[in-house]
Amino acid sequence: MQILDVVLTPVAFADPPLLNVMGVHEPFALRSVVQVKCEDGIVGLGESYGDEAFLGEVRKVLPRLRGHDVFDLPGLQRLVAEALSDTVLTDAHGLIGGFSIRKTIASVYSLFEVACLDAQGHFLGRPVTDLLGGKARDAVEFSAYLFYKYGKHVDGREDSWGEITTPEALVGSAKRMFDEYGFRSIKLKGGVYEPAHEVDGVRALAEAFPGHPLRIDPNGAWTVETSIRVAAELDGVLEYLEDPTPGIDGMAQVAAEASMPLATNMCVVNFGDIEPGFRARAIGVLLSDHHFWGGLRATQSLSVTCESFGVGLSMHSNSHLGISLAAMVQVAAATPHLTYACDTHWPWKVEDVIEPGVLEFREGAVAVPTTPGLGITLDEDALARLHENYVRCGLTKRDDVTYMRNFVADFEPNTARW
Ligand code: GKR
Ligand code: MG
Repeated sequence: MQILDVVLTPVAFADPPLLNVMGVHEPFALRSVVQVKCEDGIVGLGESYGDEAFLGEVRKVLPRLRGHDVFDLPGLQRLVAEALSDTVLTDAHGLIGGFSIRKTIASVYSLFEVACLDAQGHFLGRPVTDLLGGKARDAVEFSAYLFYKYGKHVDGREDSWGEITTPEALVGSAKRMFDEYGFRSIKLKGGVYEPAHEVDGVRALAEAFPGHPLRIDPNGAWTVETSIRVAAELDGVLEYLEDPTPGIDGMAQVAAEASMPLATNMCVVNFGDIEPGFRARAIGVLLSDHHFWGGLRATQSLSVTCESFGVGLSMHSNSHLGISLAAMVQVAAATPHLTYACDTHWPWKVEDVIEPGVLEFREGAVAVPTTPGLGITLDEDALARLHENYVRCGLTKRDDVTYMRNFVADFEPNTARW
């Protein structure tokens, strides 16, 4: 089935002022939506990053796609690699690890791979899970992803979550997420305050939600010594400790002392990192992410690799919309080794580009759609609205650092700062 046309639409959606080690989320998060239009009126959907540098790489591939067979994924891989032979993207916001030409190609390929799999599914009348080998589970579990946050944006815009800076407010936000989505696990984005304050936050959550798996992720904000100390303080409390310190070597030193497994989406971020990362025993859990690991099938290969080396598999997220969530659900369902509750930023957004109703959360899990392809329908009006947001907001890249300086004038991002 040939590709006739591909439409790339940058979009922006309202995002609350969520805090992390690099600063604070801007008023809008950027994404790209791709529609791969094929013969017989079939359209495949994909979603990924929306910053200008990424869009520039995607645009280099577009003219080459016309006439390509959506079932020829190795050919798609070659075509993307040829179009991007000499570019290395950097993620600018510094929160998903180092970039390389290999990672750039994997990221761009992934956007089109998902859209081609969606189109294949519509053509065959089968869900994407069936194209990935079949369902290992009927529903995919996610964790409540908590953030410290400011109460309002610089322009005064508020959101329904209010300010979250204390252990009490954290527990309150977790209660709301549990009530509304039924989550059973909790992840806290740390690296914002002194470790002692964040340890108090984790302890308050452990007390309020006994028996629920808990994680904290300071995105490498701590030194090796601090990480070892915090790991000891949270002994018996955490399911895993995510990226306490930067780099494979630092993580390996912490892992040697910590009682809980370490996890990462920052130091093992493409297939080239696996040998050094696993050899150093730096991690016990890897956070997959099809957006930068090279798509849904590469995520499954990654899973087999992790299983072979006794490393667990979880899933990373960035602010995203429904097409990405659908892809995350399909691949997680078809990947038996992905046994941890996945991350999602879903509760923090209030608008989307897909028709509502399919990706509902029940008991913290999303039922795997059984309809063809990704199982979702694009809402053309919503897409136009979110594109309008993109044009009006004027943002072209994610820059949590500069935006943070509106709140803290002398703010400097600093991993391993504590
Ligand atoms: O949304 O601020 C954020 C997160 O910090 C995100 O950018 C990270 O990539 O969630 C991610 C993580 O697990 O590191
Ligand atoms: Mg992380």
